[in-house]
Amino acid sequence: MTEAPERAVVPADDVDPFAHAVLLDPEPLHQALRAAGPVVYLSRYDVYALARYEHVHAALVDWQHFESGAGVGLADFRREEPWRPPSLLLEADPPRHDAPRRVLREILAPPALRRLRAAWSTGAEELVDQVLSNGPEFDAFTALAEAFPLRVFPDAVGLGPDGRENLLPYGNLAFNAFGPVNDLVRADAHRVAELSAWVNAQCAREALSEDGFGARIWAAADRGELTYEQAPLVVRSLLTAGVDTTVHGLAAALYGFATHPDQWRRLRERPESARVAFDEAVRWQSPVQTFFRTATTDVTIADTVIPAGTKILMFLGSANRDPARWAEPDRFDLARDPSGHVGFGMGIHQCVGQHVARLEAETLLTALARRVERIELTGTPRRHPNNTLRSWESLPVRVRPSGNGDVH
Ligand code: 4MI
Repeated sequence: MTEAPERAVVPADDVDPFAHAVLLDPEPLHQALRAAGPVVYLSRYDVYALARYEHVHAALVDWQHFESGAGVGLADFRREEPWRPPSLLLEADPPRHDAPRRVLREILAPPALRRLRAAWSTGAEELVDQVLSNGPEFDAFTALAEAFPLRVFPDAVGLGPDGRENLLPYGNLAFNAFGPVNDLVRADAHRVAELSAWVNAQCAREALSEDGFGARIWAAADRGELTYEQAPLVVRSLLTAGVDTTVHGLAAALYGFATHPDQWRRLRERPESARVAFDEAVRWQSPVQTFFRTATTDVTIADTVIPAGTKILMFLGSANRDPARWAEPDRFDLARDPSGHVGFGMGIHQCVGQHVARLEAETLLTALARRVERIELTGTPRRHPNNTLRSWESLPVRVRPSGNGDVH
């Protein structure tokens, strides 16, 4: 904390929340920010940080004062050219936000997903069987957390078979782009044009199958619920937000179980807790660590005036482990009620794909729980630094199969 007379109530810090060391191990910074005060000025980027649950939650639900239309990354779209046309959902405010949101909410709502459950359960069982047939040791990140979403989600969207290997690199790049232009952004700069071109081409009506989420977005345009200019951008949101997030969310759950054998036992005893387990993993690891808002007017938070137009960095991962909100927040605990976590956001932008993510998690974890008695780490898990995502590179495990494919 430094002395800053004009900002007496705002502790200032020149820490870089996007430095590799922080991205790989963010909890010490979170703790320091929560302790420093309700609002911390980050001088390095000229932004204000919120790290306590109360204030992150309050900012998320107050879209009138904390807008998304200026971008939810560090870049201020009012002053800088965005790296791609802004998302109609994530980077928009009412009223422009509302029609795309309504369309996607219908398409991704639980009733619309019912027809996917059987196929995804089968896909999960086949994948787990295939992985186990190669022996009890494997990388749970690549073999399960990456492989399963890639096996079911692109088909559900209606993507063609070619180029699917571009999805994860595109996501990695898009989530880096919410941060500063640092080494992580520069490392992939040479791929932006190529990956964007591929993704944009997949958003065209002709590129999509006739029965997927993508086709349903275009059908909404036929009904006049969207314009034909909007439809491909809404498809793009699915492709940007729908893969890496679930990959790292599943990895969080697998990591949780590999390090908490008692919780794995509990899941096996009560497979119906798979969905809660996934939400607890999302709370505990917060795959999406941070997003920005922009103050629409001078806003006062706990006696600190944040000037209109200023970017505000919300630490979702910190809010999700704020001891003022959660008992023993650092524990991965299936007995807790994780509802109210802000890992999917909160308010009008709250993850519209969360039911898709939960269905993926439920089918994969259930298939695994039926076949595996124990899961443990065989080496140090490796994180992959990303400016926004708490992401993984490797999760080496050994499992003890439960023999007949039965829990009991
Ligand atoms: C919360 S992650 C995310 C959500 C939406 C989009 C990208 C990322 C988008 O492009 O609309």
